[in-house]
Amino acid sequence: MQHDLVIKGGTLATATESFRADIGVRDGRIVTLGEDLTGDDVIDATGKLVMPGGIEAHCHIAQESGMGIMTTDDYESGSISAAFGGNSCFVPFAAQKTGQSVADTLDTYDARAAPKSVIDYSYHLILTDPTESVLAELPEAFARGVTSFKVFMTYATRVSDAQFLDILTVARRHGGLTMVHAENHDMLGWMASALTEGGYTAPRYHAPARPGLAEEEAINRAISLAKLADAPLMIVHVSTPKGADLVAEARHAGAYVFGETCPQYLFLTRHDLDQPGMDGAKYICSPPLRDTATQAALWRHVAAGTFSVVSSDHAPYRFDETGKFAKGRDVDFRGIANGMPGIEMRLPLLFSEGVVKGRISLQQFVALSSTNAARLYGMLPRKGTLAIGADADIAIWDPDETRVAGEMHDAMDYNPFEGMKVTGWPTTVLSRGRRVVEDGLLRARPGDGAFVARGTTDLSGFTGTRLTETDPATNFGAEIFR
Ligand code: DUC
Ligand code: ZN
Ligand code: ZN
Repeated sequence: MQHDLVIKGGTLATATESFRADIGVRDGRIVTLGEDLTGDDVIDATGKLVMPGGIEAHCHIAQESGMGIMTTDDYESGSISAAFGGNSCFVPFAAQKTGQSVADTLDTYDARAAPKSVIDYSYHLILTDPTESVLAELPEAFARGVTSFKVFMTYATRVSDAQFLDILTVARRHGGLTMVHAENHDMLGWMASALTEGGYTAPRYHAPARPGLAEEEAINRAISLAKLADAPLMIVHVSTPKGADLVAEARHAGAYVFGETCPQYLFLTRHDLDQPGMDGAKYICSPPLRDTATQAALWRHVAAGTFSVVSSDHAPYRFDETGKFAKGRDVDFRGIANGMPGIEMRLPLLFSEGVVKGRISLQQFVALSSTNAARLYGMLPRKGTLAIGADADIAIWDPDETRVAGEMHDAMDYNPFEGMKVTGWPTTVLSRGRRVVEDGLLRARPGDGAFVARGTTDLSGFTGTRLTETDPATNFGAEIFR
């Protein structure tokens, strides 16, 4: 068979195995896995690893924060940085504003993404104002291929437990996945008041203002709500060992509960916040950075399979008046934009500290960086694997290249992981067979990326949690899930 493109001589790695093969691509899809393939165009991958392109499943791009501050990266700089970090697809958020319809929210983000993205993209829909009419619009989101929603349990944009249950129920009915930012709002508010009233206002006090206990309480509650609704739930950016334990426990009980952690909780600690003046602001993210014991425990959960995905939670705000200090420099830690960049560092860090250091296998790396996100967010087998018929979304890695992390391709003015020695970098990234990055150069144009209409979440292997009280067989016949 003639191919448009052949990737020759590399070692292929999927979430289940590694093997030597050439990949033949035609019309943007993988059509052959075999030996001695020929094509019009050839990429020599001798000595390299050939993997499914990364899928970045948690990042904030061209999105206003809860404080109304626009992220520094738009879909151009954000997607370029993602691609240089080995990603061929990403799923940022489309955030509903109070009173805004679902259709208008998605239209807004279509206009922000379509002309600019160099890689394929979709959105998770953040629901901040889930009125009856908004809930009634959610089937339209599914029809557009937006099959995952995010809710907050803190911030002004938080939902009540009852609203959370409504969203879980609608998502479940249509086969979608609800994601949650789990921290107890009142515990955070109480701590922040106690600290600021005592004069403890510097950036470092962001960490004690958001105790691990507040995350644990909220994760426990979120899982209870998901069990009651017998609905799938993704706990994003888990930052505590106990939170991870709760995810693992729920999974053992058959619940459709999934977990995500992020590089900042594996590589940084609250001591990074403890810097002179306002410098610690660079490390303000939520949940906050913890400590080295937490890092070790989270790594154990990564290795044991508690976490389905490791995402960047790239939330870029420059260290200036457009970003971190949009509310001024003379503010306490509550007035500083919340989040840090990392979309380009996620995979190199996970490969270097995970695979190279022997904490996880190469197959786990592929699962955590791409395949599991594709499975949970309705893109498998089109994306997230190297298989006949899949999009030729491919990252070719040099597993031996060592670099010291420095400036990235995002629009940011700092890299929180700067100075870290990292072994293993992507050298070539393809999206639907097109070169996006090659030999350190950008080869794609803004607008080359396309929206990915996603399908339902794959829940095979889970039993669910029909409770005595919600099961008609034991609740005197009441149908709760109509
Ligand atoms: N939650 C996120 O997921 N990202 C940035 C800040 C936050 O609170
Ligand atoms: Zn969050
Ligand atoms: Zn986030």
